[in-house]
Formats: sequence, structure tokens, C-alpha cells
Amino acid sequence: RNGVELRSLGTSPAAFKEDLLSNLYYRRGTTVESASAQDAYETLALTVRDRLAERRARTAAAHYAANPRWVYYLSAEYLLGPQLEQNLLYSGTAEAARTALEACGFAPDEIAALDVEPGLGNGGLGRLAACLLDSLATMDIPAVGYGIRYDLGIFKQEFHDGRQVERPDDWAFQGDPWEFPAPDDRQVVGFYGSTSVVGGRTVWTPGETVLGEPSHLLVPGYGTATVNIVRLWRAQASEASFDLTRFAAGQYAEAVQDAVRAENISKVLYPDDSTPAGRELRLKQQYFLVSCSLRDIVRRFRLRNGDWADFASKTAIQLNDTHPVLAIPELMRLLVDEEGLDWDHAWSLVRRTFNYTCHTLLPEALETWPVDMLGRLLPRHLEIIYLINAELLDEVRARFPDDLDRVRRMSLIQEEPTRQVRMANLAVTGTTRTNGVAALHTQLLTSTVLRDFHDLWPDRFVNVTNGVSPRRFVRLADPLVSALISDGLGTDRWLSDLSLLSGLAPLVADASFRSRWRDVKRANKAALGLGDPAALLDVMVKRFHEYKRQQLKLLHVITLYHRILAGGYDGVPRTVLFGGKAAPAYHAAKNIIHLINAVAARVNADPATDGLLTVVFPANYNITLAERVIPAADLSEQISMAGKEASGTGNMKLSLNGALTIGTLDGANIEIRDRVGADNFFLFGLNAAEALTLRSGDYRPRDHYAADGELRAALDVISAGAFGGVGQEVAASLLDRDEYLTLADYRSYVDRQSDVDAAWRDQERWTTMSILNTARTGYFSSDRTVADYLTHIWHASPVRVDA
Ligand code: 26M
Repeated sequence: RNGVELRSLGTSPAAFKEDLLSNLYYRRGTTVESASAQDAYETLALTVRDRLAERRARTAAAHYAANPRWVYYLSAEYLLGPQLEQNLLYSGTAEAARTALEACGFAPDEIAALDVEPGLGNGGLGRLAACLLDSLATMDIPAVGYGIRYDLGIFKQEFHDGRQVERPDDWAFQGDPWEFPAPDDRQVVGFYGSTSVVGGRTVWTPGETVLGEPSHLLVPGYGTATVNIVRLWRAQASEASFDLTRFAAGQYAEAVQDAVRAENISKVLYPDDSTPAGRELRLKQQYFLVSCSLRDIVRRFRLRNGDWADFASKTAIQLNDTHPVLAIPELMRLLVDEEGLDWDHAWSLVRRTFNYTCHTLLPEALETWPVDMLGRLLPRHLEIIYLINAELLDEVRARFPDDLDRVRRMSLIQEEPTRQVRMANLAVTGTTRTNGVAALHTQLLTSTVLRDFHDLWPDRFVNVTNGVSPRRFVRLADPLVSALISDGLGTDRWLSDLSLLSGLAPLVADASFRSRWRDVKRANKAALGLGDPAALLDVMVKRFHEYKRQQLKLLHVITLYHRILAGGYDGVPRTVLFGGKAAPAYHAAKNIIHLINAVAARVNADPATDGLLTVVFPANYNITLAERVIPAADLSEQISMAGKEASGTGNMKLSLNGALTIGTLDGANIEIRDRVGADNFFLFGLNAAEALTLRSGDYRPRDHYAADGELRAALDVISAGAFGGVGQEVAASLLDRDEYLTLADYRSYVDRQSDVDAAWRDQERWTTMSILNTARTGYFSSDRTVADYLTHIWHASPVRVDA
């Protein structure tokens, strides 16, 4: 089935318009006269999609012919962002589309506003997955992302009286024009049941089966003909699960209960971030993703290969955190039970196929599953985990005789207080490489949470510092600065080789370039429409978590407010912008949101702050909003307690867009500071070692309260209820526990903010620092991240697709 010729779809305005109309008539079934905005949007999407689908067909043919080593990314989350603007850019049809729409009497901007982002992720981990897919395609690597097609994505955040209220995100309510269903590739997934041994082989007989139906989205590369895919699985009840007898008897709810239960598996994205929720449905989701994806990977391997011995050399599977780690026992089961390979051969293939990325340092975020639950849901997988554990512990005992405590710590099974399977231990044991996501993170991983494993297998650990897509977060988010960069460099090649940004550094000496840079920032702030564009825009956008310390930023805001009320304020005008969601069950984080909104209401209503301080908190921070906020930011808040933030990626996006960072020596902040230079970064606070020492001694937050008048004043108004009852809880938590050393870092932070003011007052100096941030952060492209994965972990090569 080779050599089929494709008609090339035109990208001229005339060709685009012809296809737009044809799609409107024949695929949407309407006419220009009667088309709604939604009709126009869906038709536009199809017309753009067709141009990429053609490249996709050529990509698939080239990949098929090459039979390369594939990269498969397994992730429970993808935060892809809006698809329309991206696909217009990557297909080179943005201008043609605008012209064609206008010629048909449609309003392009009104229509573009109908594009809904698929919010299939929580935060950093999900967005990283999307950036890596973007870079894999851009670098012509044959790759597939596997995930779950949740019906309801990350909840929509509203504020009611300042409190976060969650609303369901029915993102595909109008249908998703970017998706290609592939019902012929559906899989059957088993749950529950029992195992037996038949003729020397173990057979698992599931008690329940669910169908997994895939659909895919196109993942185009920038400046290349490669179009990869992300394949998302949706749970579907098998036909047999509709109970016709009950239906006929009028028991309508009972008739569909099994079907509903099956389809619940892909109903909703868990909105937790950094704290695992121990629910059986979550475990079902994880196995559903793993089982469907591995069968698909095996099917694709068999299309081109005949010998299991070649599997690992043709397949690299990356496990995005522990969420898909059941893939390790699942592949063992497929190879040993279903394919009849001997255990050792299968284990060697499994270990050479998988690699694992760890995204956390919080011990409470390391996933474990109750042995009882896992054994009931997946009886054969638990047996396999026990067998893997027996071999692991033999190796530990051989290397460290008489070290019983080490054996206990490294076991895949935690015994006390309840028996749990430790997914991170399983991940390290069943893979070739384990990587952290920033230099400090990898160093802390190997010296703390995974230290025992590092002692046993030091060569398994590598660092791969995160990165972000310059297409998404510079070109699409900030077309103005992108044009200025291209003008300054005399090329737009920086979009696929971000190290070229270093060529901007000499332009800091060019007064007219500096002035254009300033104008662009100002225009982006005006377009955002929050606060005075002349004020310094001070931005803290990320999920709400105590370790990230939005509460520290809030204490600073209150301190500025008090200074203004005291008279003679000498700080620069600021707009402080917060954005982010809290997990619905995370009470302390929701309190902080509530308190920020209360403080904002008070500060903004007080005429004393006019022209000096504004606090804004737009609801529902997501990729769409990030693309408007990041290009407008002057100051980037990266103020987590040192040793807690694995990497951060918002820090990279903001710095790349010319925001200066105020931050701790945490995660990738350290690497950003190393590159932009200490003079162009506002450092404050304890480092990771100091924070650890302080935490493990008897830290007394009240000593800081007692010693610092401004801190005391800020905490006093909060506890006194000046911003509502919620303040009491927040203040008490800081004064009584302060788990994340907020009070210990307060003075250093507030003083450093005065240096920010001084730098801002000298606009020429600020602009120079801003340009240097962009010029020196090309390293943080996800293209470099993918290059590192290729060299150290995946060992896969590009396959070029003819343009
Ligand atoms: C767990 C249980 C149930 C439901 C959801 C979860 C869960 C979901 C997401 C747990 C953790 C999740 O994400 C963690 C995360 O986003 N980590 C971040 O990863 C980024 C990319 O590597 C880093 O830059 C951040 O520092 C890190 O916090």
C-alpha cells in the first residue's frame, strides 16, 4: 500500500477560500448565508486540519518505510493549549485564512475566540508533556504521545465572594474538530477476576472488561513536514453491558449502570496536583491508559517486525511520573503470559524499553497503592510485582549483606502502617534510566528520596533539565516581540534553534532597539487590559500550593499597602497579578486564594493606592490566559521554598519573554540565574541546604514575627480579621507551623523587592536586563530538552519527511 499520490492542498488565499466553502457545504452541510459563527469556526478548523492531515499521511509513510526506534510518551496529562492558532501557524495558512474568512463575510477574531483549549492536565507536568511532543515533531523524531481523553478536563475556576468555585469543563461540548476518531483500533481492557495456571502458563481471567476507543490529535512540527500524533483513549462500555431485560422491565437506571461505571473511567481528569488521591477510579484510569497504549504499541511493532528480541531496540517508552508505571508489570504479563517468553528475556526487554521521569521531591507526592486494592483490581499484576520485588531484594541483600533496614526501605512493598505498593521504587527498578527535571532536583533525588536506589545503581540516574516550546510561548504568545527578535537577528531561524537568541545581547547597546523592546512590553500590557500599562506588572502564575508560597507574595502586598497608608511611599507603581487554581480538596490553598481576593478588593477600593498599587486575580488561569499574561509580565515570581520545586517551567517562559525573576535558589531558577547572570536576577532567601537545616531543627516562626515590625503588622491585620475570617486560619498556619519557612524568608524577600523598584526606576537599565534575559535563556527550549533525552535516554534518530 505504498506510493499513493496525494493532491497537495493549496495555501494561497484563493485555494484556502475554495476549500473553506467546499467544507462549509459538504462537511458542515450549510451555506455562507445561514452559517453561524460556530459553523464558520468548525469549517475553518477542518480546512486548516486538512493541510496538516496531508503532511500526516506523508509522515506516516516515511516512518513506516524507515522502521525506526520509536519514542512513546505515556502521560496521564496533556495541556495542549488552543489548537487553532497553533495549526494556522504551523500550516502556514494564518494570512490566507484571515483573507478567506473576510472574503466570506466572517469576522476572523470572533471565530477564533470559539476555539476551546483541551484542558487535559493540571499544571507543569501536563504542559511539559505538550512541549516535548511539540519539540519531538519539530526535530523529526518518530513519536506518539499516549493519554486519556477525559470528557471533563481541569475544572473551570470561578470566584464567588472571593472563594474558588469549581465548574465542570465540558471542553468538547460542541464537538472537537481537531480530533480523528479511530474506532478500528479500539482495545479491550480487563479488570478484577482471578488467575490460574494452565499448562505451565499463568492466565488472568478478568471479571470485567471495558473498551478503550482511541482518537488522535495532530502534533505538527514547526518548519518541517513532520506531523506526529497524540493518541487519547476514551472508555466505552461493551455492548453486552446494556441490560435489555432490565430496560424492558422499566428499570432504566439499573439497565445502564454497568455502562455508566465503565465509561466513568475517562469521565474526569483528577484535579490533584502534587498530592496523590488514593481512589480506586484513579488506579483504574492509570491501568486503562497503560493497557490500551501497550497493546497499541505492540500492534504497531508487529506491523513492521517479527521478532520479540528486536522490541527494545525499536521501542523507547517514557513514563511521565509514576502515573503510567503499571506499564512495567503489564508488559511483563504480555510477554510472559501471552507471548510465552521466559521471564529473564522479558525482563531484559522491559528494562531496556522503559525510562522514568520523576517530577517531585515532596515525599507525600510519591504514589503508593494499597496492596489489597491493587490485588483485587489487577490480581496478575500484583503477582508480577511480587516476583520483581523478590529479585530486587535478592540483589539488595547481595550488595548490602545484613542491612535489613535498607531492604525494608527499598522493597516495592511498604509494610507499615498499611501494605502499599511503592510506584516510584517499581519505576526505578523496571527502567534503564530515571531522570530528574532540573540539576538541583536530580541531585536532591539521588541524595534523599531515591538515595538507596542511587547507592545500588548510580548509573541509572541522569538529569534532563526541563524546557518550553518557543513556538507556543514566544511566537504564538507574543507575536510582537517575535517580530522584533527576528528583526534584530535578521532571521526567524531562532524559532527552531533557540541558542540563536544570544545574538540579541549586543543589541542592548542600541538605544532604538531598547526603545522598541519597551514599546512592545507596554503594548502587551495594554492588550492584557489589567492595570495601568505604565506600572510594573508583577506576576505570580502557577498552581496554588503552600510550598510555592503565594502567601509570601501576599505578605509583600500587604506590606506595600501599609507603607502607602503610612505616607511618603517611595515604591514604584505596581500591578500585582495572581493566577492559578487550587485542588478542590486542598483547604489551605483555597484559603490563600480567598484571602488574596479579599486583600485585592480592599487595596483596589482604597483611593490611597491609586496610581501606586493594584492587585488583580483573573479567574481560571489556563494556557489561553498564560499566552496573554506571560508576554506582558515585567517581574516573574519564583519564590518556592528552596528544595521543593522540582524545576518549574513558568520561570523559563517568563524569563524567555523578557521578565526579570525574583526567586529562590530552587529548581531551574538556579540554572536560569547561572545563565542570565547574578546581576540580572533578584535572588533572595535560604538555599536548599539552609532550609533543610532550619526545618530539621526547632524552627520558631514566632521569633520572626516578634523581630520584624512590618511582618508583624501584616500578620496582625490578617489575624485580626481585616480581610475576613479566612485570614485567621492562614495567619495561624504561618505562625504556628510555617511548614515552608515563609516567615524566615520574608525580610530577605521584601528587601529584594526594593531592589526591584530601584532597577525599574532606571528604565534603560531595566530594558537592558530584560533583553539579556531573553538573549541568555535559549537553553530552556524544549528542543534542547528533547536533544538531551535523545542523547542520554532514548537513542532515537530523526526521520525526514519530504516537504
Ligand atoms: C495525583 C493523584 C491523583 C490525581 C492527580 C495527581 C497528580 C497530578 C499531577 C500529581 C501530580 C501532578 O503533577 C505534578 C507536577 O505538575 N509537577 C511539576 O512538574 C513540572 C514539570 O516537570 C515541574 O516543572 C514542577 O516543578 C513540578 O511541580
